[in-house]
Amino acid sequence: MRIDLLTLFPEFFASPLSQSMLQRAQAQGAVTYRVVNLRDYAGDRHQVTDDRPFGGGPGMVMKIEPLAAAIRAARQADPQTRVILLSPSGSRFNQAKARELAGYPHLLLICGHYEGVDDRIHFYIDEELSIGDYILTGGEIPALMVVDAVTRLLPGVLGGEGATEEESFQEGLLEYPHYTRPRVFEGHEVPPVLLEGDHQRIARWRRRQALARTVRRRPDLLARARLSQADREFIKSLALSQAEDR
Ligand code: 9D3
Repeated sequence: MRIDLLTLFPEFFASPLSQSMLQRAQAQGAVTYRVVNLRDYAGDRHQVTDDRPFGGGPGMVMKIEPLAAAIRAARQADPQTRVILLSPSGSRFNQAKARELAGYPHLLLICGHYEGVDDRIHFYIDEELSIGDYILTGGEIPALMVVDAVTRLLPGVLGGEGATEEESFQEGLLEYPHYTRPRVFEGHEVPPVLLEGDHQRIARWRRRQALARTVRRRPDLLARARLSQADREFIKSLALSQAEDR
């Protein structure tokens, strides 16, 4: 896969893309990252990429011409390019979207800045993604999050860990808690069940921990989780014991 990043701050990506897993993925040939400076597509001498908003108001707006020129160049080089704008107004990026994007041969991730992008960008992009409901200074960190989430799903990355394993894992619940040595740290003990060697009891304990954590922290996940009858009964017993707590 190839991932192009279009940005006004190309230096932003130098270090993250040369670290750990992303670097290894690139060295293995699973992915090629290319950072493109939007300023290179600003035709005028002063290479202006933003301007004041029509209709007035605070801040600056990213101009359409450099964006359209950069997108056109990418599509001309490869008509199969999937063009994605990172923007606070996009639909929410999630694991299902990461899996979908991992199936494209070529992504172009566009990082916005200033108060926003001239809205006519919508005639040139395929989709618009947000990473969540908080305001950042630009689309660079969101683009890196997409890069990271997509790259780890590519065949051969991380020793063959793929999307299939991913999907079945814990069936949409939060993970159970993990522990390693020492058995006691500053008075905090590892749960004894993990030291007793009864693998059936351990599996049941872990499942119940995952269920209890999900109920308390991310109840929104339960609607889509794959739950057995035993799981449902355990959750019901949790609800009852929580009611008794009050
Ligand atoms: C004043 C209105 N703002 C929208 C809420 C304008 C605005 C703020 C911040 C426009 C762009 C930005 C920079 N953020 C992104 O480009 C961005 C983003 C984000 O801020 N939150 C979550 N996901 C994303 S993806 C790109």
